[in-house]
Amino acid sequence: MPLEALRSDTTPPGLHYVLTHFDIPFIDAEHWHLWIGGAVQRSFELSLRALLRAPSITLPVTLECAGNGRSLLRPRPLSQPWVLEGVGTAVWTGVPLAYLLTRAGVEDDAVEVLFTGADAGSQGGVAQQYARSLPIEEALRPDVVLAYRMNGADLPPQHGYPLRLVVPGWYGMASVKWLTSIKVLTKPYDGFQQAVAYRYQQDAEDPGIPVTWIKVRSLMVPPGVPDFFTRSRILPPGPVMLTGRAWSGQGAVQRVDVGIDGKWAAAHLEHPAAPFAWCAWSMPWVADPGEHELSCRATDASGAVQPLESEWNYQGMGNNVAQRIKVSVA
Ligand SMILES: Nc1nc2c(c(=O)[nH]1)N[C@H]1C(S)=C(S)[C@@H](COP(=O)(O)O)O[C@H]1N2
Ligand SMILES: [Mo]
Repeated sequence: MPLEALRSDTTPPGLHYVLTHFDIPFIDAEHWHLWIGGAVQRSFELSLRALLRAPSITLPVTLECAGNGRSLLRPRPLSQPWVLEGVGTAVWTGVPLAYLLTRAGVEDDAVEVLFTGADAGSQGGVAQQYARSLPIEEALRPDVVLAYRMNGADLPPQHGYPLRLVVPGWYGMASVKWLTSIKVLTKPYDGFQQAVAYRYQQDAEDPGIPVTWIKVRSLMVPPGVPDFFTRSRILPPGPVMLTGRAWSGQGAVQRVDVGIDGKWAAAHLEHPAAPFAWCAWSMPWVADPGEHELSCRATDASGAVQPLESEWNYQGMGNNVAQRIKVSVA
């Protein structure tokens, strides 16, 4: 997502980031169906038409890739080279997952729910379909949705048509696209995207700990205009309103501080449209001629605050370091 798109509450598809491990599958919705089974009393299959008749909810959710910020790490972990653009906020409509799980009747010994997508490929030498699980208590949250609409229209192919999971507050890998099956498990899932990928590891041998909730982050709309080659910003002297967004999966954003050449002050913060949607912030600045470094840093209700220096890990996950923007005022 180009950072100028931070201006909109809702990110249009096409500006919203896209991440796909393999190819985008092209699914004929007429013949597609969703299977729900495993440790349930009544396993069943649903067509898209049947899903569209089920009760629905609509909610704005900020999705962020766990690898957002990876390219700022040294040495650079080898994976999708995001700088800071792996984020977006869309309004998702669909059936609450808890509704279908309740209809299936989850057995008492259930521990996780596994979601499998239609896309397939090879990663780390392992042939696989993209699949991830959620702990049962997360799967039963009322705001976890099986979405068939994004911003009021059918899902675009790249965002999971005809049906995807959306897990508010979790990094994007949990929100499995192109869903084909939902399986209730009595043992934790140990597939590739769970046990090998998406872990905070110190090195290749470290089993690490799983990547889950989105860490607190704020981003600023880069002010002025860019210099083509260096991407530094150019703006005229005088008053300018610095604006941006902040979000966290671990508690509401409580404050955003803006740094001008290392001197910090609190920004004005607006309420988010929903608990896991980003909130807008703003801060007036009177730009004086010369070179400056602008920065922003959010704090959430858990007390977590964005670090000023990147914290390295092997897969380059969850790097929520404070953004820095170089500007030339002239
Ligand atoms: N089936 C499937 N689901 C998937 C993925 C994938 O490769 N295949 N990528 C995941 C990752 S890592 C992210 S960050 C989000 C991205 O969702 P978006 O492309 O709609 O922004 O989808 C997740 N769901
Ligand atoms: Mo991701």
